[in-house]
Formats: sequence, structure tokens, C-alpha cells
Amino acid sequence: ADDLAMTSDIVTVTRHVLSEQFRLGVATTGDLTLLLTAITTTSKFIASNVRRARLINLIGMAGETNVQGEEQKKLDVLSNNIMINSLRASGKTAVLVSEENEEAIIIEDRYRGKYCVVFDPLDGSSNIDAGVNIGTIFGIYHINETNTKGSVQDVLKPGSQMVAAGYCMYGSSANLVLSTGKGVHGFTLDPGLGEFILTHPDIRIPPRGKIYSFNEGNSVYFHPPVTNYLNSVKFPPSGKAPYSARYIGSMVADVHRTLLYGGIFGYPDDKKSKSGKLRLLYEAFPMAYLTEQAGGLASTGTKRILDIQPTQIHERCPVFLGSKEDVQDLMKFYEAEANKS
Ligand code: P6P
Repeated sequence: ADDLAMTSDIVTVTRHVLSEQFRLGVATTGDLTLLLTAITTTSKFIASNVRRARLINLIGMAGETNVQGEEQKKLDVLSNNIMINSLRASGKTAVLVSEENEEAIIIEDRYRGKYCVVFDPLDGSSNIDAGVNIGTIFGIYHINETNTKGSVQDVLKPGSQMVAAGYCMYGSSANLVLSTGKGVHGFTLDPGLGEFILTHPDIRIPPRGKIYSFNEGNSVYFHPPVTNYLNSVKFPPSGKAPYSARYIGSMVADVHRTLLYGGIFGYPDDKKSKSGKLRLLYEAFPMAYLTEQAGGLASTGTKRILDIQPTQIHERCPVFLGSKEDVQDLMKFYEAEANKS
């Protein structure tokens, strides 16, 4: 059967989060657990739709464009609506920010809770038609003050203030990777149970990898520190092996491989994309949070990503994340450039 070999110890997301809180004696209201349940329910629905998308011709354009000016594919629209409705209905959220919505969504009083969720409901969606892994990325903040109407100020905070972050990657199986600030844990959806089961407890990123993951199609636009770094791993000093190049073009898939195998993933700022391409709030922050929780580093090249103070909900930032030593090597080329001027 394709079900996981049934063990006597099935750790679901709910049981895992509760056991983490029990272990640390955290006074729990169950609110975060319920919020995560709303997110996992959404992921299960998206997983089943992605799986069937190619069957029930969800493929193709929805005929609308999103705030990014990108053509929306039907699955984008569907996933976004499912996520918003599920989070609102949980009664645990006050402010939602979606990659697909220009403005932040302020939840009405009777459904308002104490958490804010920033998310990209279906990142990498340009790959849907090609059957490449895509994913949902999310980050969770606590609202600033309880009993006040939520506002965008509740989410314009450094990523270091997130209380949880994660992604669900849709591919040969659905993998949920989650941190509530106590390490990174991976769950695999067992379609038979309809539950995400703990399969990768305590993911730790290797201190150094052998893979670099950049879109080298942008090389002509790269600034010198990036060009110099890439040359250092492609033409290493004699006796050292060059790194392998792996680039999927779907952030969730590239980050997932980096967390498990190590190495460095980069989407730099360059002469064409002045602040890079990836969005700070719901792409860079959650992935940086996970990377640090797994023992890696996440930098803009010169600054820790989680320390950035956002000013707009859709702003972009340069991203270099992965194995500690590989990111430190990259940062040395920025320091060298700064010392020149
Ligand atoms: P490029 C997908 O569209 C995405 O937002 C990320 O998932 C991915 O890392 C990046 O863009 C790929 O961008 O310019 O290399 O195609």
C-alpha cells in the first residue's frame, strides 16, 4: 500500500506542536495549534487539487492578473481563496497578507484572533504546467496589542519576531516543513489518513554543502561580489572539487533541497532587479526563519534577513541562504567589495 508503514507512534502536526509546548511548559490556549490546523487543512486541499489539476484542466490562465502583474493560473486563485477563507474561519487571525492581494486583509471583529499570517499561497506557480514542485509559504506573527483592531503595523515587523513559519511542497508527495521556534520538523501527507505525519524530526542543515543554486541566466546583470563568489565555487583552488549547479526555479523546491542537502540558494539583487525578485514578508522571512532554525544562515549579502524592518507588505529583498559556511563565503565577497570602495 502507498500508506506509510503503520507504526505504533503516529505523530501528527497537532500532536507534535502540543508536545513541543508541553515539553517547554508553554502556557497554551491551543490557538496556535488551531491556526496551524487551518493551514494544514488548506495544504491538504491544495495538494489534492495540484495532483488532480492536470486532470480537471485547472491548468491554464485564469484570465486575471495579480498585484505582481503576473498572469494568474486558476490554481493560484483557488489556493488563495481557500487559504483566506480557512484562516478567517479559524477565528485565530487578525491580519492576513497574501502575495495575491494588493492590500492586507483585516479580519472582522467576530472572527478576529491574535495571530497574523503572511503567505504566498502557491509559490512557483509559473511551473504548474510543467509538473515541477510548487508550494505554499507562510509566516506567523502575534498581533502587537490584544483587543485592538488589526492593522498592517501588526505585520510590518522584522522576521525575527515571527512565532512560526513553514512551507508545504506539492510534488510526488506533500511535504510540510514547519518551525515554531524550536527547530525544524518535516511532515509527509499520508493520503490514506489525510494527516501530515512526522517523517523528518529536527532537520539540521549541513555546515557546508557542495551545491550552488542561482539562476545564472541573470549573470550578465550580477554585481561583482556574486560573480566573484560563483567563480570561486566553479573554478576552485587546485585540489578542491567544483560545486554542482542545481536550480529548479521554484523557491520551495530549491530551499527544501538546500535544507536537506546543504549548499547555498541565492536570488541576488542585480542591475535588472534592484532589490532582487523574492518578496521579503512571505518568501524571504519564512525561509530565513526556517534556515536559521535548522542551523544555517540567511543574508542579503551584507545583512541578516530576519533583522530587516519591512516598510511595505510586497517589498522585495536579496536572498542568500543555506549552509552556514557557504553563506559566510558569499558574504566575504561583499565585504571585499565594500573594503575596495
Ligand atoms: P527566476 C517563482 O516564480 C519564484 O517566485 C520563486 O519560486 C523562484 O525561486 C523564483 O521566482 C524563480 O525566478 O527569475 O529564476 O525564474
